[in-house]
Amino acid sequence: MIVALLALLGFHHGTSSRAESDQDRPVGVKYDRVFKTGDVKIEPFDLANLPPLPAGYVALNNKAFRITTSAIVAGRHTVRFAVPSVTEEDTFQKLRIFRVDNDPFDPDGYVWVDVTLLQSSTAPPNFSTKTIYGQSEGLGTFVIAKLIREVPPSAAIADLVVTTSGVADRITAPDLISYTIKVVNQGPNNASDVGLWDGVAGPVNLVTVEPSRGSCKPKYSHIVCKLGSLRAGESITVSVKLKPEEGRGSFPREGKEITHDAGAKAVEKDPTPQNNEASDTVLVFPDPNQPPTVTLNSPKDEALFVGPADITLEATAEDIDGSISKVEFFDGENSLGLGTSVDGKKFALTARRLSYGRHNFVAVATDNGGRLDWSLSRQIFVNGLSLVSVKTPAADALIAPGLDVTLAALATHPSGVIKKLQFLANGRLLGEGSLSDANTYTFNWKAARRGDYSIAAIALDGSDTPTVSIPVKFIVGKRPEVTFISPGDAARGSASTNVSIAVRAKQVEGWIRRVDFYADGKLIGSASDIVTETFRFSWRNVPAGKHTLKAIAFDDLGVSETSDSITLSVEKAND
Ligand SMILES: [Ca+2]
Ligand SMILES: [Ca+2]
Repeated sequence: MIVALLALLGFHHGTSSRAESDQDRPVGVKYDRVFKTGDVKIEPFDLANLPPLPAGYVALNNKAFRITTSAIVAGRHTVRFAVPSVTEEDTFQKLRIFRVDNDPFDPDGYVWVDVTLLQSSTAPPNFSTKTIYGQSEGLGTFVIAKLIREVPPSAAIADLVVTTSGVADRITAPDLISYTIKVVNQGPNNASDVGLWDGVAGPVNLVTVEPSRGSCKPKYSHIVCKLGSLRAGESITVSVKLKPEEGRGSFPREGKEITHDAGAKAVEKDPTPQNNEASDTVLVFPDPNQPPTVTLNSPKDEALFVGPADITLEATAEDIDGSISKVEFFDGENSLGLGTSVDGKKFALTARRLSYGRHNFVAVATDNGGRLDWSLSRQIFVNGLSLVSVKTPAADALIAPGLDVTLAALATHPSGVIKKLQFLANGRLLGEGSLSDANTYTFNWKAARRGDYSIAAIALDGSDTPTVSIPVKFIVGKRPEVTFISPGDAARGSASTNVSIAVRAKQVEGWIRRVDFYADGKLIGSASDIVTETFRFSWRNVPAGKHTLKAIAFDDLGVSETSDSITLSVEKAND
């Protein structure tokens, strides 16, 4: 009955490994917004892995709970907790729900946050049903906390004051931006758990952050510090060095403003929060040293190798106002090493015995002033010894959208074993082929959608070594339509005048990129106007004679259609 009622109220019940219904535990979740329904899972979680609870509290029954869901949800969710074991109303009213949250001053740390819905809320604690609610952004790890010792709210006052010093108003990249943040406790009481944040607005990399005590860490575009306690009259300094990053470009000649904004807080009440923040702005002028440029010449993109392969990477690097100090080659995140050069311009490296499968190469050049450039990445594939090829569809085929497309590939291996064959569409797995004929694998691609595709087949041999085929490119789409509006067929005109040509061209599912106009087989002009379906061209000083006109329309996928031809008779002007 209660279960049914709660379901009506929108609560989703968790599955739990424990069967007893009289336990103190979370029993359901009411989501704020649901995008996709799913199951709630409530599991016990080891308190030993969590920070200590706030002073005066213990976890009821010494338990914590982890709540997860397979639903896709957002917003502030309400979690319902049953506490049947709590029989005294006074104890019940002092129960709190705490949830683990990220420590705002330590990206690797956690803190407990009180998420209890109290009397004034929409779901207050209810002693008669022994129910208490917590509300939080997202789910996570919770405890039902019981107060065992009253801790009077602190009356202590600590006036923190934050100042910054040492920063230059203007610098030139790549010089560092350096400054010192000072936090003073002006008392009258000691400040505890002093936290400091420093937010930086602008393209920089953190070089160093050194607090005179405590610890600091980078967090997104912030630095956050836990500085511990600060006695009245004491101060802590934090020295920061930032490197302005221009990337491959340059800051504007008038300079780029980079700002940081530091602030501090403690547990104690601060009578003057307005002096707890300080900021600086630095104008950073562009590095006079221009960045280098680098191009990865080989291997070619999408090149296939038969492994185990030694592959030579070659890049061209140049620096217009200096020299190249090094070119480093990467395979994904991993450095393959530095290239060698005889002329200081072409750099080469041979990567030995590269593993089977896909590799992603990038070359990074550094000039004599420390500036960088990185090449476009090149994807290559080291194949095993299988022979794999896509048989259908044919290259450059045009297939109508919405139809099922049969993909077929041929795969063999000297050992005779092909374990598996998969089809990839534009590099993404489409599905597994089934053996339909000797060495032939097919896959029925259901209702292929309009687009241009590159289909490859990838075979795994008996030792799971992959071999990928040369891709076959084709288009799923329809031809556009193109018809003449003017001139009409068999029209007549006078020489040395201009003839206005207009066609109607359309692609129902896409758009027309361009229409080319031909007279007597020669291109006389083009039009691209994506606003309307009418494409116009003025043929100037038309020569006398009988002309044949046609138009070819190209859609967004590059599929073309040629109009019917029309004739235009142009007579010599009577002068
Ligand atoms: Ca203050
Ligand atoms: Ca340079």
